[in-house]
Amino acid sequence: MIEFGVAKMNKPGFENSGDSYVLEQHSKGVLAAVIDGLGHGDKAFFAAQAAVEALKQSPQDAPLALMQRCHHALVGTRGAVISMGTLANDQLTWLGVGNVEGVLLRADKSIPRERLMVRSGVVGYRLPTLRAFTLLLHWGDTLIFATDGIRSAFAENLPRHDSPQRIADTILAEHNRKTDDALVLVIRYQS
Ligand SMILES: [Mn+2]
Repeated sequence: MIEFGVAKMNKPGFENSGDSYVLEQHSKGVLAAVIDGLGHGDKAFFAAQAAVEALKQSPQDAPLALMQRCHHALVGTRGAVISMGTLANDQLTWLGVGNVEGVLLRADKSIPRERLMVRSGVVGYRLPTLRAFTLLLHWGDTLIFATDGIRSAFAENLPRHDSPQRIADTILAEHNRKTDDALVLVIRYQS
């Protein structure tokens, strides 16, 4: 089970956002993904939607397979950067192509936070060699994905025991660059 929150804001002056997310519960667990279509505006929006649809088709698949499926679905679009993770059986398996940041905050403060090692590339255009990483999850751990419209310092000094929605709102309020679309997805793993 999870609890989650999302906060987003379009690039000022634009009606459509190129930032999007997927959160799908399925028979094996939960798939979470954040997608940033290249650039902004309509073309970025269409690229991100192609990835959303590809992920929703079979969210129970492994992240490696899902990233490849997104790549095929995005050929001919602007392309996107994507980070995603599957939470299942007390494990997080995550991977990222491009600069959507991923952070795992531990419920236990004495355990350092984890940062997703993303590989550079563009889904739909140039896919790097993919590698997914698996971590053990504990109840109360908090997974955060944020697009590059959010400053990288977002994980510093977070009130980690706030609700996921409150954490998402705090990050957007304090770290939105306002020069791009911005989206943050926060997921708490719990019993
Ligand atoms: Mn962006």
